Amino acid sequence: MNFENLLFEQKGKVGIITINNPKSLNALNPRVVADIESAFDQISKTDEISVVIITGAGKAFVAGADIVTMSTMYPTEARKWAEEAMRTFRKIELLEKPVIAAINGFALGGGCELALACDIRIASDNAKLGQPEITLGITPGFGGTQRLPRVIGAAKAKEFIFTGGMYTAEEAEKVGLLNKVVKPEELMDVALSMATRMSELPSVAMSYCKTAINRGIEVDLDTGLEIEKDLFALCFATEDQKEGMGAFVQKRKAEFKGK
Ligand code: CO8
Repeated sequence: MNFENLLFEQKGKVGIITINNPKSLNALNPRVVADIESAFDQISKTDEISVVIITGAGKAFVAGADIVTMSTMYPTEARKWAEEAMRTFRKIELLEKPVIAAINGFALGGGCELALACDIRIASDNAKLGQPEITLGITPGFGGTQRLPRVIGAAKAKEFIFTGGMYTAEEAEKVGLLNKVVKPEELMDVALSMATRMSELPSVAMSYCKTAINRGIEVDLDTGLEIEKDLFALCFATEDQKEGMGAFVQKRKAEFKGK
């Protein structure tokens, strides 16, 4: 895969996307977001990649939407721009494969919102996260008002969004925004090791786990349990269920095929 604003690398069945615009701290402009969308469209269609890591080049993960581009937008342009980024981030969320954000530095505004659309967030201990939009006279526009409260609760999300403050990785982990905080030099190894472990597990059941959790948190418990029941039953139509359970019974290592 070749992109103007991203680097793409594959290690085993793990795809690694690096947003590569370090001079502006990987700020998101429409071209960068279009590349991210195209990368996820391609990843959704291939069986060669079963887990994705997204990170940033240089000292930032993503320092937000590009303020220079935004500064002269009319409301209609701003709406279209928000729509494009929201569509892209939703594709990340709906991708039937785990996506890990490896947050190597600033994850602000649109950068924090990009990380929120991922399934797992691992950060280096020097990362800074926040939603500074209010300091620019705007609300978050790439899903922050919706996803942040779902992840850390309304009270903390309101604090983040109303103050526009920058939070350390340690603070972000404490409120549940991050899964893990590691030393900067260990970030990619830790992310890759988690991703590789996931890539070796049954990918159909993995996608059902993601769907069940994501759909389940949007509905009442009984509806969520129905979703789980159906997806659980569907696992019994896969070869990997037969292999996983057969290997356990025969006391051997399972060889999963992703089918
Ligand atoms: N947009 C454009 N350029 C940026 C951005 C950005 N978000 N962030 C950094 N840059 C540029 C700087 O202007 C600078 O460029 P230059 O070298 O040409 O002067 C370069 O990157 C390096 O940045 P700094 O010199 O500022 O680096 P520091 O280490 O001193 O500071 C900070 C790092 C604290 C991250 C600082 O750059 C900063 O505050 N950046 C802006 C952070 C921010 O406010 N982000 C939120 C943006 S709003 C947003 O994301 C809304 C999303 C929804 C949009 C909906 C649209 C409709």
